[in-house]
Amino acid sequence: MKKILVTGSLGQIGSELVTHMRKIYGDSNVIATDIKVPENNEVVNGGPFEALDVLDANKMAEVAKKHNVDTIIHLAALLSAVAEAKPVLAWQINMGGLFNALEVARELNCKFFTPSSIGAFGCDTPKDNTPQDTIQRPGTMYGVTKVSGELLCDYYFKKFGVDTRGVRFPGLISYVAPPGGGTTDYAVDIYYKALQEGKYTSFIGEGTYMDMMYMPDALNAIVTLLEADPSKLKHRNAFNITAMSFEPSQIAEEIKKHIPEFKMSYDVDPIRQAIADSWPNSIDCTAAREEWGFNAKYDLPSMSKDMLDKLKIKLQIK
Ligand code: AKB
Repeated sequence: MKKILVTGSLGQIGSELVTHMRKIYGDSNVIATDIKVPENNEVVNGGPFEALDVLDANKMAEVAKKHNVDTIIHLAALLSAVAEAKPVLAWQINMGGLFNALEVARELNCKFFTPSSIGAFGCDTPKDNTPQDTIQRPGTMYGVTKVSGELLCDYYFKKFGVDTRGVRFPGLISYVAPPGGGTTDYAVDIYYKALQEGKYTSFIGEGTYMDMMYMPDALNAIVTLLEADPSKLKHRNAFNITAMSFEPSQIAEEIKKHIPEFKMSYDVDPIRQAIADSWPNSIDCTAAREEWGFNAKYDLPSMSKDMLDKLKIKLQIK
């Protein structure tokens, strides 16, 4: 990978991935793009940046050619809760953007990464230790776009030889950029509210297990998979990966170890709860471990400590 184009660079993953990859591959070799162009932003100012709407296929091809890219990381997408509220827009952005990005990858012979999600599973999928290859009949528009995206990426690999690779991300937790519109967002919000207000009202009910991962492990997974020897990859789109599985009261208990007065209550949002109920409790990531050495460093205690330490600095809380 010599020149990497990233779409959706100012989203939750992109905000950290661009900086992470610029450190590894050089500032000038990671071309960040996003529909928004904020001022005073590390991603915008720290290397090449282009304004790009992923639905503009011509502009995407033009930007990729201008920078002579050999790798595309396509992150621009709507998350599950927003996609459920705006299903037509979700189909247009999640599928239209992916199709445009795959077409550029095909034309320029680029390596390609796009994330899938635990949202690609549905109520018929085995809930515990969900296998890599299993039933995928999601009941949400987000899930429909994620399964379709996995299939489309496989198609571009088989039909056109595009080197497509992907993971099914669990909920991602980070202190840098907020997720915005996901079902797993409670597991980010809770740390902010614990520090700012000493209490949190969860929109996901007690006992609802979902897979999660701390952002440093997610960034590492993207780079490791993109660097993996293709001859070892039996799967491509997309690998199950996870670092931990917990339910809301367990994260609350972990936070209490650092903030003993922390109080948790529940006001369940039926829409996001229904989405969470259709997702696995925990997924099996053996294929990712075996085929490209996936390994997560952070568990719930180590992630919670780091999140609270970093957020205290960010929020200037003593
Ligand atoms: C969401 O909640 O929509 C995402 C995801 C698990 O894909 N965080």
